[in-house]
Amino acid sequence: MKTCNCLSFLIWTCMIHEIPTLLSPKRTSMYLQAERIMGLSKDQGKAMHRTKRGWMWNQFFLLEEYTGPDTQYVGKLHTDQDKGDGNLKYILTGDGAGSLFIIDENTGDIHAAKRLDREEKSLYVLRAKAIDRNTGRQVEPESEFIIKIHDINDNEPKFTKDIYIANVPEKSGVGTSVIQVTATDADDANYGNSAKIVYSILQGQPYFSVDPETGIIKTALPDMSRENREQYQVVIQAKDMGGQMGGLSGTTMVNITLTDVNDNPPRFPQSTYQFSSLESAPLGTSLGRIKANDPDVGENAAIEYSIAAGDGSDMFDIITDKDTQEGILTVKKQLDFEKKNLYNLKVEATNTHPDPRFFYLGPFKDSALVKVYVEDVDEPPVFNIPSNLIEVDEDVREGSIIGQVIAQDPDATRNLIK
Ligand SMILES: [Ca+2]
Ligand SMILES: [Ca+2]
Ligand SMILES: [Ca+2]
Ligand SMILES: [Ca+2]
Repeated sequence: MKTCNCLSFLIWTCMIHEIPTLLSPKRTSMYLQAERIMGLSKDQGKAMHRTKRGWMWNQFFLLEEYTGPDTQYVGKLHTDQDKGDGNLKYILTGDGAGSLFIIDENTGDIHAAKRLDREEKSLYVLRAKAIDRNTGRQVEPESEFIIKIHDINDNEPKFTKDIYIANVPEKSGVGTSVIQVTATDADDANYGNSAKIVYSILQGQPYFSVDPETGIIKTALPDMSRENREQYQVVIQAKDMGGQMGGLSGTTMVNITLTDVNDNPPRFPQSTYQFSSLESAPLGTSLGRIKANDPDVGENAAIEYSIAAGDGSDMFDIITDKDTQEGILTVKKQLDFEKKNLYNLKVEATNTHPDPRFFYLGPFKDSALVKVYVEDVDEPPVFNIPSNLIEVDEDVREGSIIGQVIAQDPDATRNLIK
């Protein structure tokens, strides 16, 4: 019977979906499977014509990482020029021929001599020819075929980082994206689920969640407060086989920090403060400090102090110490115990960077009453004429009255002139 003019190889190929068969290959069964898969009839030559159109024609499949006791059977080369009388010799060349792939030159059976790793090399291109032993003539032109290494799930998903660092503002709405983590799987993404990754959260609930498909971590609780807790350690798992039992998995750590928002107004810890000042205190003298508390940080805790009202608004100043966020009360005008010995001031502490989103938590200022007692000082007498210069004639007699000065003590009656 005349066959095609190319080398007609019969390819007994593995049935790739039946792993147990692959692991302990039996020629007989594989031959039968090959018939079933390829639709071979008893007349193999004709069958080849029919199946040659298909991709299986020039492609072998071989399971990676095979560690069985025997060499793994790859398949069989056969030409219908082979009468079975031992006259033909099959020769294999190309990727791994003679080292990885050994052919029985009489039968055309190919075995893999070593364990193969699909992740290292997934495709081997080989060429086969059949030679007449007597004449040395090629009975068929050389033909190229491929051995494709079939994937098993021998690689766990690996995250691109061991530790991720992320920030999200406190009080973010549920579902706010924090960070995306990514794992890769070296197995075959185009076959089965060996590289199909599903993300899940092992640690960090109920605060955070992870999207099973994208690996995007999101907030899962409303009103998370930095002032309550700032740091979260989230553990994310990536599992192949679509997350099913038996899948391989890898984990990563995500350190999430809640960043501050201005959700706390300043608050004075006391409603009233008391200070005292000598009436003689020079202008600018610091009388003391007051501090409103603000649990926020940075500019969210920045406070400006002011005197809002009171009977001493023009007598005192309050300045803000930017380093400590304290208010420093100072003397602005000369005090006078005899004129007024107690001042009542309404002092305000106001956040300088309020956030309109949180005005409902406000107002973002607080006030306190500051009492300032003025203390008396033993002051020198004051003469009632501007100068003590009195003109006296040079010839005035001793003991004459030349003028009169009157001294008044501005202090209270208890301070006697000495
Ligand atoms: Ca592998
Ligand atoms: Ca693999
Ligand atoms: Ca995998
Ligand atoms: Ca805050």
